[in-house]
Amino acid sequence: MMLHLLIFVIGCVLAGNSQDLLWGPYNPGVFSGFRSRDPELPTLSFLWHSFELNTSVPIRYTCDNEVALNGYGWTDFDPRLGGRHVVDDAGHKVIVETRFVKSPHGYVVRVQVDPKTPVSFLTYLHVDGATDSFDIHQGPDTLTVASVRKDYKFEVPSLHSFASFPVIEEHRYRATDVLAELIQLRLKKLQETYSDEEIKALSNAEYMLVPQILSPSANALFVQAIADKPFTFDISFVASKSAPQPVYVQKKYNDTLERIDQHFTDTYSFQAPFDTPEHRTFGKQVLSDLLGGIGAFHGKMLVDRTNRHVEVFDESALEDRVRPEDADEEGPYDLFTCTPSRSKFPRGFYWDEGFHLLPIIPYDIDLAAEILESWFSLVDEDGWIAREQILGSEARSRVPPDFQVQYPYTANPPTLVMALSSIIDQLHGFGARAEQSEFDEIDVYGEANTEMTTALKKVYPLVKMHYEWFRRTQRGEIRQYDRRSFSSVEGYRWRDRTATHCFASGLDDYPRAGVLNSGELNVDLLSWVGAFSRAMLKFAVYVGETEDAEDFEEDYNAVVRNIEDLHWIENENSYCDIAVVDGESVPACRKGYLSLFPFMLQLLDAQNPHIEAIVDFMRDPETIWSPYGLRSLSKQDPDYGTGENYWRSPIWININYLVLEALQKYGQEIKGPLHDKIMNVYRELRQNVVNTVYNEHKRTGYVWEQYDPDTGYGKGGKPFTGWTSLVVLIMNMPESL
Ligand code: 6A9
Repeated sequence: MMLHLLIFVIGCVLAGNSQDLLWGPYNPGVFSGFRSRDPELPTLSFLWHSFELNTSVPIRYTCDNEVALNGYGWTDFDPRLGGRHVVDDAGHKVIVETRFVKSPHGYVVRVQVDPKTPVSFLTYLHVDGATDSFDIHQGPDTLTVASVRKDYKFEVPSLHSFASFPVIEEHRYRATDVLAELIQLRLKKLQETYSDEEIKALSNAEYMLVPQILSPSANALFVQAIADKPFTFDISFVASKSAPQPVYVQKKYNDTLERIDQHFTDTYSFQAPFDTPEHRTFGKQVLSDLLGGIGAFHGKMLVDRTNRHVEVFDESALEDRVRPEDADEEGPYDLFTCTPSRSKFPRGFYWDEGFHLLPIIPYDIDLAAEILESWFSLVDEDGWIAREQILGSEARSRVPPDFQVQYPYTANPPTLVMALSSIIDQLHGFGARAEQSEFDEIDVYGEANTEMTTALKKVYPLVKMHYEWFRRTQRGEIRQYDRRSFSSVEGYRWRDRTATHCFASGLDDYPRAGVLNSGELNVDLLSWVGAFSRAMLKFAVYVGETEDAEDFEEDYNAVVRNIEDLHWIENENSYCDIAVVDGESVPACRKGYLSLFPFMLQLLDAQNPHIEAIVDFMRDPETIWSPYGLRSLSKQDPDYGTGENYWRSPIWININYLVLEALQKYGQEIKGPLHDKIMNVYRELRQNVVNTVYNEHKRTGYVWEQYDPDTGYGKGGKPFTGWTSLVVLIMNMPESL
């Protein structure tokens, strides 16, 4: 009860300054889709296919990782202003450009279609909610689409043909299927009258998929154009039936691009050797694409609260971990979040999000705070937040059944508090954003410093609950080993791990100890708890919770001591996990990213005698150093490059980013020969990582989920403008220390 009241209050505080974020391309899993954060309001999307009356012709709608495109994404985008999105569809020989311009009460989308062969292009408007329907008026060239229940209207050109009809709620988001059905119906109709030869010879008008019908109580509308030459049309929306419809104005669009450009320049200045116009354009595009990947999600999620496997270490039992009958729907919930990949993972991921927010914070701190608050509104009574947010049927339709269910004992690295900490740092240095008020019509960027502090105060109890959940549920059992004695109980073990995978850690198939039991202690997890307690300390001080602050400081100190006492293994010269074999605690050293955690999360002080060993390890080409960035696993590990080889050799940009930040910090703090060593590694690594992402973007048109350490080629999902966009912050880091 208390909890819901709290969330409601936060909602009120936020509502005041987020009107301009109400509308956007918030359905990032489709090539072109605009919707509202209010799930009752309609969704606008575009679909196209080559001009053939053929039921097997592929329809472009959802972003598909395998589709033959030269690239797609936002070249310029700011969710408060608008921007430019381009799809270069090599397969269908068409370029689709959308220009999105926001106005105080709505937006305009200008669509420019440039086909090299005949294309059928469709505008699809549908209501997501259960109860509303459209009230459509047909003018000479336009359709005015208003809501029966809500206060909004669209103006859509009627183009060559249109049809509106009622579609049952569960099918409405499946635009491709709805359209395929229309194609089938039309084909059947034609086949009743014409031979196949005659059909081929039909004119455009007869060929139309959508008959000109406007059905009463329609909740879906298609408008079709067929063309083999470039054409342009505008669609406008206002969030009030009485407001005048905005019109597309070239000047306003130009201003939007200029403002984005200016604000980007004010925010970022890339350092040598990346202080070139090409890197600037690249960086602006990557940041735009990260912002363009923001989604507004709504719906129910599947949760299994039976806790059947919370303490199971027998692999055979884990095989039937997913039992659909044990999962219940919870919600509906709302989440406003960035997404790792529009094609492969178009939904919210907990530990990805902390990374996503880092390049956004310097650009638009209020937006970052709003996203953060949206995530913390998901904290449940126990303090848990699900790792993967699969809200509603549309999101669920993109996930294989075995991955749909969330477990309330599964954690994920607490990166959101890393973002929180960065927000607090920036608020302390507040002032630089003051001139932003020149953004006339729309109130943007960091206006509300005091409002934000109030909102953060409201969110504090939720974050604290989450912290307590984290430490309570992931606590490990510290056993005697090596005749060591331990000064505190700070030791942790990821729940929900199998012999081959630890999804909770985020490092999925990264190898761990070969045996599973309750005596295991994970060095990455203890490091994350350290980072969490340090961020909580900062947060508590910021909101004036001094007693809590003392507790968090104690936690932090205890963690830092145990990182040394529990996890530093002298004869391995490395931080390692601890396992229990035959009742004995023993180190389980699987060197790679795992060994770097105490260093990369900056939990060592500058005098720590192990820093040099870590830096030497990472610079060694026989372990994790590659000319393209740091490999996830040491070449010396028996599992290097094996299995699905996801976190067993490829280069990940989020980890490389954290390492670079740590190198920067320690390089600045440490003097003498070690300083020079750190600085050289820092400088080289920074260049290697940026060059890898930049060159692959140039070569392939995409930024990628991970990179091959032997070739530097992109691997996995594309576009992956999630944490790979940290390249923006990396270009912004100093060249040397
Ligand atoms: C499985 C497969 C068609 C895996 O970027 C999101 C996450 C990271 O948080 C995690 O660290 N990715 C990384 O190891 C992608 C996770 C996808 C899980 C869903 C369904 C569908 O593929």
